[in-house]
Amino acid sequence: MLRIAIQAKGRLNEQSLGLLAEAGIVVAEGKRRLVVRAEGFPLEVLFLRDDDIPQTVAMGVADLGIVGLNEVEERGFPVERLMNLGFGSCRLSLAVPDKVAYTGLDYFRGRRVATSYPNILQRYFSERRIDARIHRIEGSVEIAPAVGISDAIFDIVSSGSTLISNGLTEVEQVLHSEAVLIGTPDLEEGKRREASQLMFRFNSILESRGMKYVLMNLPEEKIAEATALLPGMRSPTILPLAQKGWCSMHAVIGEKELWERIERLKAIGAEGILVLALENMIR
Ligand code: PRT
Ligand code: ZN
Repeated sequence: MLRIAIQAKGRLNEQSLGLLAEAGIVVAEGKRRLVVRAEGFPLEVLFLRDDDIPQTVAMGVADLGIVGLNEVEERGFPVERLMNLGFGSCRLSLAVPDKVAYTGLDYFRGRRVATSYPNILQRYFSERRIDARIHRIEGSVEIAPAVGISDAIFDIVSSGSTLISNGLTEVEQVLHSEAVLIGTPDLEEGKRREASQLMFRFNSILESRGMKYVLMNLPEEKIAEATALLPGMRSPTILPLAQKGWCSMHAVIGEKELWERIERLKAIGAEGILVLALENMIR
């Protein structure tokens, strides 16, 4: 049976379980042990520290894993990166004390940089021929400059408020990260098939995020104009109304462009516009 490793607790745990739940896979809470048999799909869920997920997947102890791209890149184990999952986004950045007049990467030559991600940082500096002194520390990296351990830090940033409250300025964004689905290379045929079924579910969930289902009544002579405003999956659906000369038009619109499109549809005569949540989009 397919086995997936997810974070036992921490920032990615809830959304990993949430994604599984949206895919119809329920993992019994409460009796949370190391391994739990899920319902709704032939799947075992292995709860681990995020640091251990890449290796566990590389070794084939778990066939799949949900973990931050930052961990995958740092650990460097041979795993297949299957898909981005659209949550847990953050970036790995270099930051220096506010008082530094930063002019570019040359600042780091010979300087001490504290980080929990020495491998990613070493690669970044090597590619740019910067010989900095990388100090590996676990946890509370942001206090290193203030206590005199380092001249700069390389750490995860999301809102940026941790940097601000520690008197640090983000100067280089090195890696953009989010939760990713990783897989053991060379999964056997049966498991590969199960994994692609799971990915099919994940994909349709991700595709439907931020999409709305829109219905409206429209004078028939405006169909061409309205169609040009509506992307839809292939093209909008048009159904006749009992009232002659009118039709009902259905389409899928991205949340970002929703209001702008609705204004324009109203302007050409659309009425009774309904906007509905979209649960899944299967192409
Ligand atoms: O116990 P375990 O080892 O499993 O968990 P952990 O403590 O190592 O990781 P956890 O749960 O903190 O984070 C898991 C993953 O979430 C990370 O590997 C990232 O991929 C992702 N992620 C997303 C983040 C953040 N956003 C984040 N903001 N991980 C950490 N942070 C921390 C960061 O270290 C810094 O201290 O939040 C602070 C910065 O946040 P802002 O918002 O102030 O900029
Ligand atoms: Zn960790």
